[in-house]
Amino acid sequence: MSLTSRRFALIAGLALASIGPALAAGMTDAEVISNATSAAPAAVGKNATVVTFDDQMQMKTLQQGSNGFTCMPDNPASPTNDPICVDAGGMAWLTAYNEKKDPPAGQVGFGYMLQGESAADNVDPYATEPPAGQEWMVDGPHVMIFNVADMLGGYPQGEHPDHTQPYVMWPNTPYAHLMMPVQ
Ligand SMILES: [Cu+2]
Repeated sequence: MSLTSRRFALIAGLALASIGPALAAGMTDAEVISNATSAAPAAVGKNATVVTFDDQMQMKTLQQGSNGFTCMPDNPASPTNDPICVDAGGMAWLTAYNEKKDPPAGQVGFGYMLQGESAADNVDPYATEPPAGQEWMVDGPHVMIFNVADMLGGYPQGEHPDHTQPYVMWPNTPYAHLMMPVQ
């Protein structure tokens, strides 16, 4: 994920950016749902809860799901289309990120970003722009495992990892997670 830091921030009523209001501008609820659920395989997106954020940063549910997944639409503050769908563990991790708290112990999370994503930085989970002189990190379609920060030693942890193979986003932070390209 980058998940992009901005989206998360927003979620918290803070900043993974301003996903919400800008995104919804000019889009119908059906279009937002379609964008959000495109992050996951169709069979998952169809039965997922879809949420977005209003201009007060309050979470708004556009579709009530039944399979434990929650999808969020593109973060308009990042340069690429990056909707995301996460399971309950992924949502717990995302909420902790937003609130700048430690993720809950012992709860692994999973997420899909099948449209890819862009992240500002692989070092600072809360960066909203790339460091001076650097570009946004752009990932293709991928899945993610969250809340396994202390079990990722075997995967690349660098500042500029190879994005074509599994790597750790935001290494050495509580929000380290495994990014796994699927294309
Ligand atoms: Cu991702």
